Amino acid sequence: MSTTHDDDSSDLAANREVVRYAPLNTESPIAALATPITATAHSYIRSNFETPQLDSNAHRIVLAGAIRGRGFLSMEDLAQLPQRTVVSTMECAGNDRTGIRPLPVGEPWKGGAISTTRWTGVSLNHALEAFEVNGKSVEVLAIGADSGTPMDATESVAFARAIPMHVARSADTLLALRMNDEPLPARHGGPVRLVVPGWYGMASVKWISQIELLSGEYGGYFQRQRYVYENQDGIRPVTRIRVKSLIAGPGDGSFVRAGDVSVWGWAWSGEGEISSVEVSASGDGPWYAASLMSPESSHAWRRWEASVPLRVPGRHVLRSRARDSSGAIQPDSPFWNRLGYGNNAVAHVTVNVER
Ligand SMILES: Nc1nc2c(c(=O)[nH]1)N[C@H]1C(S)=C(S)[C@@H](COP(=O)(O)O)O[C@H]1N2
Ligand SMILES: [Mo]
Repeated sequence: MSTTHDDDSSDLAANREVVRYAPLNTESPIAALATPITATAHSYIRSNFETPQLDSNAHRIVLAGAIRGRGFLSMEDLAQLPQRTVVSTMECAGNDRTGIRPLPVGEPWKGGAISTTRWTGVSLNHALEAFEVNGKSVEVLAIGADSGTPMDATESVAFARAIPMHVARSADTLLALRMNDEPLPARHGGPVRLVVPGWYGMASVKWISQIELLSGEYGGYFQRQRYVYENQDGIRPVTRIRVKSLIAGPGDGSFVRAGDVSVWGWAWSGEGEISSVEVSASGDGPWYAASLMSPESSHAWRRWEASVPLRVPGRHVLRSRARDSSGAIQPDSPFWNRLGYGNNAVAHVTVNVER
């Protein structure tokens, strides 16, 4: 049997920023976020349950719901369809949860639940074309091969998440078979996962075992009880990635020479293109405009850099604030929601100007 290879989780945990050991959840270290594409070995891992060990030769995706025609897709079927490569930044909706007050329940992510990857696979739309999809379908549900009983559930549930039909139809929504030009590792969803560019990570279901075409809105556990913004205004599903930036250099807590300091990082949004990034070195501004480099793709984060005068020796707080083409801008503080998703508040690091 040829299973998608995976190391023992203690090896995997070595040299990683572990948030939880079982199931293994790790952050991308800030040093690994210096490159436009994140190395697979340093890409964050977010799994709700243990990694299922699937046989990549025998694995098939069951197609169910409003379709006509044959009801499964083998890995060989997928390999024979045209392959497409998409560079995409994926962020977990829980990224930066530890920055929210009062502290919400959930995995205590700092800012490393993000990575940018070259995904290769088959457009989901293309894979579905073989099946004469019923025109009344409104959502596509992807079900993972992993399952378990969450603390607040009464029975075992599989990880499953639905996306609207128009998102499923986008050519860049992939059934991904490769990650950074290598076979998709088991911990990242091998042999096959969904990749939904622009959406928080929960939509990119790993270890796809079944795809269902739904004529109504899906109401399962991971759609209605997790990955929802829940506060006094009600409950809304988490969808696209909110505009955000991070400061990659200088590093938090580092020492710099007095003078014009070069500050740089990344900015991304699932709701539009990044239109500006500004950097500030004090609580009341001024905000200096950063210059923007072209991104690897329209779904990938954009590198920015700014020169900021830091003349006074001692501690300074550097902040970055991105805006996107939809008009959205990073808020000063996170908006509170019970499960602590979507924290896109202004980024900050502390630096020490040497005397
Ligand atoms: N089957 C399955 N798919 C899943 C998950 C999961 O727990 N099970 N986690 C989701 C979440 S919350 C995120 S952020 C991404 C993380 O993908 P990665 O582990 O490859 O970084 O996978 C998504 N797909
Ligand atoms: Mo996530």
